[in-house]
Amino acid sequence: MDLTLQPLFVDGKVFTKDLFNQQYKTAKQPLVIKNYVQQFPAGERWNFDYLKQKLGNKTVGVFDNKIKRNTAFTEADLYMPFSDFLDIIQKDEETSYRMFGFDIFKECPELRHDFPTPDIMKGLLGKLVLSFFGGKNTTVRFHYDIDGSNVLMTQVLGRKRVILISPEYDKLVYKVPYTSFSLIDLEHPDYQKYPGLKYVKGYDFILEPGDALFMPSRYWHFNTYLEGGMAISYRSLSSSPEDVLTGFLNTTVRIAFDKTMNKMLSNKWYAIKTNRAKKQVEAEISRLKQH
Ligand SMILES: O=C(O)CCC(=O)C(=O)O
Repeated sequence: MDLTLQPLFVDGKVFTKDLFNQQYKTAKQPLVIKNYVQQFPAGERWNFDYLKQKLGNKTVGVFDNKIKRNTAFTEADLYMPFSDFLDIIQKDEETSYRMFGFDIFKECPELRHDFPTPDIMKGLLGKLVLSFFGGKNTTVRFHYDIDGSNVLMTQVLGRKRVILISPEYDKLVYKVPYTSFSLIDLEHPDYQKYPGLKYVKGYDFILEPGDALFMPSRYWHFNTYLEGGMAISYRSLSSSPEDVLTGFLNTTVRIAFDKTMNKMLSNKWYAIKTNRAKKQVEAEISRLKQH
């Protein structure tokens, strides 16, 4: 894998909606807006103690990365008070715990005032805001966002390494059929087993607290929390009708079909999908070799 690409970086202080629409939105290029969160009260106020004050008593669903999963994330692995979870991820120690797609503004509506929907993400999906938390060295499996929308991932606390791959490499990243995740563990990529990866080019960079990453629809990503941290993701409808349709099919018929097949066939179904994922890449490699 060649991970030497770099996204565009722009300073949050000079960044405006007009600039975004004119120069970046149509380009469908990943963009990092530096010092973005600092423009909102959240940039000043939010830290683990503040979040504990606001939400500490709530019981939250936690995912444990140690548990291997062949399906979409639906049911949490364990439940605990939010303040206990934050105590764990706040420590400068490795943990496998993370929280995923937590609707923080539904749980605590007053927090929305600290971080209103940014201008560039206003629209149909503007109110759909999810938060993500992870402890040191937790990783987020290699996937694209299932709903096919554009995402502004605002890194509020902690540093995060992001590997981003354009959807133009869809046929080389061992996409598991009927899902939006890949077979590959990008922490330990195995080029012998997955030779398609040799043809893939991507971006590899670090988000600092306060940075926002604009991820155009269907970009593959693999995140690593370099320290305990949190991010808030805002979404907007993709300008590509194909991605909107993919997102719709993913979140309706595909996920339902996959769930049913998992129930019926369990590991056998995963083996069928794994085989298909590998076959697709083999076909793509032969096509590339002929050109
Ligand atoms: O960094 C995380 O914990 C997950 C964020 C993510 O993958 C997303 O917003 O799509």
